[in-house]
Amino acid sequence: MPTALITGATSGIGEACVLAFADAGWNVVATGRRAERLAPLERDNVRTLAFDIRDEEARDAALDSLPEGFREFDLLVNNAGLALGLEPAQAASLTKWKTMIDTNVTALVSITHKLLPMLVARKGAIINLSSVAATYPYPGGNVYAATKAFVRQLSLDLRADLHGTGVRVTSIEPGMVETEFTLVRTGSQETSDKLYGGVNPMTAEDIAETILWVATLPPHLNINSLELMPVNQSWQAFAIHRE
Ligand code: NDP
Ligand code: 8X3
Repeated sequence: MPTALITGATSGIGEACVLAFADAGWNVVATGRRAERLAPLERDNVRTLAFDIRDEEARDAALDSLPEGFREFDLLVNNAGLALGLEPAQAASLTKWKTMIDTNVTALVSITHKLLPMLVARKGAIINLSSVAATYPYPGGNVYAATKAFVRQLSLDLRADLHGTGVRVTSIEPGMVETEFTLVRTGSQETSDKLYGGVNPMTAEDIAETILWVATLPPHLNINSLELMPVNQSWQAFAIHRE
């Protein structure tokens, strides 16, 4: 059975991916910081590792501790990530910006770099969580959106370098998915509930099923990027300021 490493598995899309891939018979290694959220995911075919994705030493020690059968990956799902704040750039926190860059960009680049030789040897795949924010600017998106644009472009450029290796790379670009994302972004459950209320947003399971579908397509087929939105989300006109 193939083995998937899924980051950010303590909630939302990552957790749903772990369950979807495990149910489909894959071996899964699930990671995140909150060990108490990982424990219930453990099954015969699921191992969990608690570490901060930004901490390369902790990451490597955790990966080295994996038992036989869970040490070689056919799929890396780079899902761990976060948005912090919705303030305009001129009022935003530099600390929050750096946390988003360290997590969504630097840590993703580092774990991808570490696993690439193995993925090439096994003709594996990488599925990266980008966002509609990579393409469509919105007020307060600023650095979060920029990290997701990085993720999308990295996905495409990886494909160029991996040409001929058989390794597949996909950028998944969702709009509104109801998870802990907005709670983490704003610190307020009420704000999160208001944002998703009445929208019928996508669920973590919707995205996990899509990711499983992408991962199980015939090996000659690569989905480069895939943008998804709930039906009740679309675009607005340009904002015009009049003096
Ligand atoms: P959640 O907040 O529910 O899940 C985020 C996951 O990332 C958690 O498991 C969290 O684990 C993990 N994570 C965050 N920081 C770290 C860290 N430093 N080290 C290890 N793990 C970390 O949000 P979603 O499921 O919605 O988000 C998953 C991905 O999907 C993100 O990359 C997000 O940007 C992207 N996305 C989400 C959309 C949405 O509308 N929800 C839309 C488009 C993209 P823990 O805190 O336990 O470490
Ligand atoms: C999360 C979706 O639109 O809140 O990436 O930025 S959005």
